[in-house]
Amino acid sequence: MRLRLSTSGESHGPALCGILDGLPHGIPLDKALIDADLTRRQGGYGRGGRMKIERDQIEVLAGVRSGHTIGAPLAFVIRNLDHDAWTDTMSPFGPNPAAKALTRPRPGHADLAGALRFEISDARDVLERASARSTAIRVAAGAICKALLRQCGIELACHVTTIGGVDAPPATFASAAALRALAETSDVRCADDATGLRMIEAIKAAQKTGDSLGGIGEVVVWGVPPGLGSHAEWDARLDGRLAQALLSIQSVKAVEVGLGMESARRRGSQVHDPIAYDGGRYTRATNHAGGIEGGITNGEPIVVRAAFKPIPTLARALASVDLATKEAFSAQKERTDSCAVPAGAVIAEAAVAYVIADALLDKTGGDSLAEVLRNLAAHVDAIARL
Ligand code: EPS
Repeated sequence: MRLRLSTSGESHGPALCGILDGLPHGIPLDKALIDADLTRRQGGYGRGGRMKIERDQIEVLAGVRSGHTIGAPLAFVIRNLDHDAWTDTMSPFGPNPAAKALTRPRPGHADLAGALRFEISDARDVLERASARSTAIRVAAGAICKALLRQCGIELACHVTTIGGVDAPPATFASAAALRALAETSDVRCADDATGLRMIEAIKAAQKTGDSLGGIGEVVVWGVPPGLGSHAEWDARLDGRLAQALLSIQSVKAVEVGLGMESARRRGSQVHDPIAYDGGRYTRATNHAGGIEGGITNGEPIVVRAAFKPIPTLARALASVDLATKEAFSAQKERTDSCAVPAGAVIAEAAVAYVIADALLDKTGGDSLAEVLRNLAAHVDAIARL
């Protein structure tokens, strides 16, 4: 637990900000790759008008020189282009904070719970910070962590397995490149073309009735060495750390590792992955554990899924109560996405990258990339000699 990401920023404020501390010196960073992940997060069928306004790009302010980390905290921002239309009410010292008061909380959003927490009847301060817009910073941080993981031979990819009850057929993929080739060419990030088209039809049908759709994103990590994470204490278990990182993404209501919920329905003999020894390494014919046993990586690919609820802002708004008058109203309508699951998968990938990079550094230590790589090679070598 050596990495620390602090984030700041409101959806319609001037910018989103991040500070990422704990990375070793000497990691090569490519701004184009970070921006490419930010663009991936902005896309996907079902996004609303806001994404036509924003052009997310990272602006690194500290911790990087000539394209490599300098072993100091990284500071970065992503500008909110939409802020120009909100200066009156969202500038730090703007003249009219009440101009966009939100007094009709949307069921499913943080509006009501946050207003009660702060004891206020205009939820604007809450929803601005609660907004999933802030996930852009987590994606940027994840892209930076991926640059470290790439140096260590660890690759991630993600895809969408379900939208609105339309399920992709179960599938495993040989490599990150193989999964990316299928999923990244789909408008809904689905690895199965025919299912992807049905998902788009489902989103269109929901849009027609002013509704929104949720779904499931899966992240797979290849090349993870055995021995990351720990069985020894509850907060060091890698599956627990992944669950926290994923459940903290806006809209996520459930997380699965490997077989997940299904493992509760089966007998032990149908759940656990028999161990074999082949070609100088331990192998498994199945990976129901999702690459983690006892909170520790076992060398198989890590497989985790996050379930996203439908977006709470509905064009056909649900019943709500005005916080100022206590009268029943339809919840406030705002411009909205109808489905953000394809973006959600990208955010989940970034969240997983952060946790794996953190667990890797816990294992290897090291102040520089060279030292991390040396210690990682020694660990892998020690396992091979067992
Ligand atoms: C969001 C509401 C919408 C989304 C936003 C999350 O923004 P707006 O209120 O400006 O239309 O587009 O997501 C993003 C801006 C983003 O970058 O993902 C919400 O209320 O959570």
